Amino acid sequence: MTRRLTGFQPTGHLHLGNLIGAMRPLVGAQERPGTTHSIAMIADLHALTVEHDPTRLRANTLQVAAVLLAAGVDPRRTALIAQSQVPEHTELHYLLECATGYGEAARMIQFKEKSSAGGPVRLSLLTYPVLMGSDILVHDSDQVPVGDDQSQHLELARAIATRFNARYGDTFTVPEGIRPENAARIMDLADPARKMSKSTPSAAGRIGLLDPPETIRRVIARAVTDTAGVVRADPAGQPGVTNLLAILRACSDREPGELSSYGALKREVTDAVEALLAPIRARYAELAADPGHVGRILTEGAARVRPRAAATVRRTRAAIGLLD
Ligand code: AQP
Repeated sequence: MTRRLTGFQPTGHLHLGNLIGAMRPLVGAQERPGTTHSIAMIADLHALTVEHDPTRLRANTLQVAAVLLAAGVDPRRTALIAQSQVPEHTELHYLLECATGYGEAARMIQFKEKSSAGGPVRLSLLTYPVLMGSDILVHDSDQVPVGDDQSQHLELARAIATRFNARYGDTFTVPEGIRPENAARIMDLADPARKMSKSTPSAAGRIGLLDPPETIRRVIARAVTDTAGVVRADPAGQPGVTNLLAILRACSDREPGELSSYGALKREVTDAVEALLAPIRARYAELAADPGHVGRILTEGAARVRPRAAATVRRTRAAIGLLD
């Protein structure tokens, strides 16, 4: 059985890119019982690496959990956890730091970009890829779905695991990065050169999973296209239209038919997105009415994964030379 870890940062509202790129593959894997054991992890500790508001972080963590449940994550088949409620993540993190070079962490592109943006830099921003390695390795994950921006961090996790195994004896499963089937990368509708992202300051090109229908309609109506006037997939020449076609394909689960104009394309995309999101919004409204229920699901998820995580930590402590 394959063990797969998918992480979501509670740094804002989940969007259509998160749904298509990560949440639907997670739900899809549930439909193939006996093949994949998935953990969906809300990475609340990662959200501490940049300036954050504690009240908002707590609310976002519960909201991300509720949206995942609303989108079909079934806690009986997928372990849904908050990263900080599994303390083995942080215990293993320190042990892995002792097997990681400063230079390895400092060369991470995301660290360089975020630390050079101005303002104070938290030490945890430097060490966060090692914590990500711990998240992966502590659960014996052998598959990690990663986008391009996380592939360097996954390589670091693989390097740490391989080095640790060679130096201290076989301790970790060395994970593979995967790109789930049909998990298209969704670009910002106002700037199709950039991926749709929670933390982009402008929401003009983002479709939030809880956005009301009028917002969805407006964002799609204003999506950047081009002057070619032909509806076809051409990533280099027509990135905006290509992105709209990718959204249509992903949301309707079929190849788009012939479309005569950008207006027709946008209408189809609006209908397909709305058909996908309306039931999620409705289920979310029910779940949000009972936050205690969502909190209990997270507590149960943590209890389920901790025995294996504790075994990994015990193995690591023994290998590295610590007392029982
Ligand atoms: N635009 C996207 N298209 C497809 N997949 C995407 N994912 C994120 N954006 C897109 C996938 O969603 C999962 C969770 O992502 P994350 O919360 O770890 O953060 P991220 O990848 O950094 O996504 P964001 O939304 O851009 O967050 P911020 O702005 O906080 O950095 C991952 O599997 C990711 O690949």
